[in-house]
Amino acid sequence: MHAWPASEVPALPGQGRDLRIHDTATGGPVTLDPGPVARIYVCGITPYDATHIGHAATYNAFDLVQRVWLDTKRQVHYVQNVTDVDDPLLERADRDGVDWAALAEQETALFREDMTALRMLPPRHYIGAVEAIPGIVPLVERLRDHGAAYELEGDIYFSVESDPHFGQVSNLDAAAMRLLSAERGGDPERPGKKNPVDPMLWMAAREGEPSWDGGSLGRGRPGWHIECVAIALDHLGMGFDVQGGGSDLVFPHHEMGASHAQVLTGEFPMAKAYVHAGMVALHGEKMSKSKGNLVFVSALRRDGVDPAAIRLALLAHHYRADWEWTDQVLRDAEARLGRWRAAVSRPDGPPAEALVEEIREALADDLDAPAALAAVDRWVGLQEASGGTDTGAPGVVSRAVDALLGVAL
Ligand code: 5CA
Ligand code: ZN
Repeated sequence: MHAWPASEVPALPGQGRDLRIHDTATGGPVTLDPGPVARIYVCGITPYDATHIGHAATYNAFDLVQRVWLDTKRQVHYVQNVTDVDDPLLERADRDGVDWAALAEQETALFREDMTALRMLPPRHYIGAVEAIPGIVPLVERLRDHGAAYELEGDIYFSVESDPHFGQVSNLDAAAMRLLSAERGGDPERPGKKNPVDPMLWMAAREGEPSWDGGSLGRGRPGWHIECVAIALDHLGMGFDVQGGGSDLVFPHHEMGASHAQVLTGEFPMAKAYVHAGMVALHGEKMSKSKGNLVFVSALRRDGVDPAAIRLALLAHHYRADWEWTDQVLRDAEARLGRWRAAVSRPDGPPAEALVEEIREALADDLDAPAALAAVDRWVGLQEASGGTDTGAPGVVSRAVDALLGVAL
């Protein structure tokens, strides 16, 4: 699949900083030292509805990761998937009487537009689950041939017991895993499974559902976790730097994905850091397509909201926090954007070198975007109060805010 166009990332004076980030698996910070090429996999959308603010907040977090790395003059190999065949997508297409593939294509196109408007840097590889199927089949066959997978009435399941490291991403106990498995696409109640949370690797073709040739697996379609693993291993290999997504993906998705990859390769760990963004809520409940309590990025744009203001609204919250979207959040962001734009359009200001360092330091410290915004606010406040004489400063601020925060002033 094609991704979306990249906005330009201005080069900044001075030196970028290495990223220290919270790792779900170890429950603490890790300082990443990726070498010249940093590798990140971020789980993409299931395209049955438009991009909402929760999605945008999660992609904003990983866009910051990419920007911090680019600032250290590294290359970034960023891979993102599109879950373009899955139960909720098929159910929505069915409900609305539309073709599932057309629905996926249409919503993916809208996602690209939203990402472009928000100045999210595109992944280098943007891969649909459907196009990954030829690579998934041999992986499932290998797992089965190694005794890590078993068949149940034609469906093929992964045996979590085959990975000695299973459980080390989420660190949950069996009861919690079972509960989340039921909530998030698993089938812990199905009789005949070795472990109730064993996830499906390959689902035998169902009447009226799309299916593909699975070689020795028979016709069917892949399970969710193996899709992301196949794409990640194909484009990044093992031991990549960051596996990213929202916190609702910790279990089962990222736990199972890590186990699949670890059993397939015999290596550990799949990723050096498992990074999870908090959940954005609306009216007190997690924004989710299934509940329908959504604020769409495209709807805000249609209403004339500046995408830079949406981006500032996201950045005003720490990526790990759960937070609530309100009209006030947007109004505050619009006011801040107005002040910042007025400040950088003046011919001079207070020196900005220290500000650039403050933004770098804030982001390198577990992507502390609110601290970065506060630093810019202070520079803007100084300029409003007493002006300044540095004619280069407004340009430096504008470039730093663009390069590091993705906000065009
Ligand atoms: N296609 C799978 C991942 S392979 C999926 O989870 N798709 S999704 O469309 O449901 O979500 C896309 C991304 O947005 C995921 O990282 C998910 O964790 C994140 N996300 C979903 N809802 C919210 C929310 N309310 N707040 C923050 N992030 C969210
Ligand atoms: Zn995924």
